Amino acid sequence: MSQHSFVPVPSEEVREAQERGLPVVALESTIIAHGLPRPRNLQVGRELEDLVRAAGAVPATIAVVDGVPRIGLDKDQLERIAGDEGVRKLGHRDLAPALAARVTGATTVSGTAYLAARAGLRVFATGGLGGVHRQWTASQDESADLALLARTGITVVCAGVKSILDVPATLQRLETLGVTVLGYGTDRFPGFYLRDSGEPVDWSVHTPQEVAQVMAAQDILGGPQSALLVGNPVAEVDQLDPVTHGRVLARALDECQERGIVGQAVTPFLLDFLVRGTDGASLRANLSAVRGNVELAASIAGAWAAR
Ligand code: PSU
Ligand code: MN
Repeated sequence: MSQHSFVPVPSEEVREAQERGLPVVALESTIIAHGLPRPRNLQVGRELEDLVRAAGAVPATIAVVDGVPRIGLDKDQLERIAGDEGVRKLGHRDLAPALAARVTGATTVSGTAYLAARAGLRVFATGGLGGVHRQWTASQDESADLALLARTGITVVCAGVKSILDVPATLQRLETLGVTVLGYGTDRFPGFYLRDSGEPVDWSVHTPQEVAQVMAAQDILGGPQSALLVGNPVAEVDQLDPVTHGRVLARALDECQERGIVGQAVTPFLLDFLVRGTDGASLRANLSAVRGNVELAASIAGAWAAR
């Protein structure tokens, strides 16, 4: 065996919180490295961590730095993830080769959820999950987020799945995979940039304590581990105008196809196209959604730690 250990390494702040049983919230890093424009992304990365602290929990931004999975980044590490053009995008399946080659990469929902669960974290906040892409019949492009969440015991606070996706197909896949979905303060499945994706949810909750009770019930039931998705809609004032959303997204999807963009590049391309095509309105909606999710996740982690 090499002396190099691949065990996820917690930051000082996270290790101490875990020892003392304090609430910790996992944050993903792909949104920082590949989901938001530079240099705003670094500022957002820091701001999200501060929001978690202000809500009484400890943030654990997760990434792989020089082949080491990190649960909580220091100042320099966050700067590298946000600023370095060469940062890879790491889904769950990319972790092993990334560790072996000692690369630096940002983790997607699937990569982050896997490492967070390995490190003993139970609550995770992101923007919008990956899912089934439109034109799935031609591309078979379904985010690895779904299958990984179907076998990982973690609570993910999200503004639904990204509205660039085929939302009804994604919800159907989540049902097939047996992933529990809750609407937070709503009986509609949130639509990422939009409050309402147009689809209903079967279960609604209204407080962080209720979410913690569902988590406890999952544990009592036992059986195979799977995630709990908490769909938290973006604030009404910040949502993208649905007509603008539809119009710009149609152009984005056309251009993606014309340019032959496939695989991991699809989601960053579409998100960036929307930012430019909406004069930054989609960015405001995205940031508002993520901020709301991070704050709610901190409250859920608090309720979970206090149970
Ligand atoms: N939420 C955002 N912005 C993002 C993402 C989520 O607000 O960029 C990222 C997440 O890391 C998610 C990934 O896992 O997009 C999905 O990428 P793909 O479709 O290639 O699986
Ligand atoms: Mn994909």
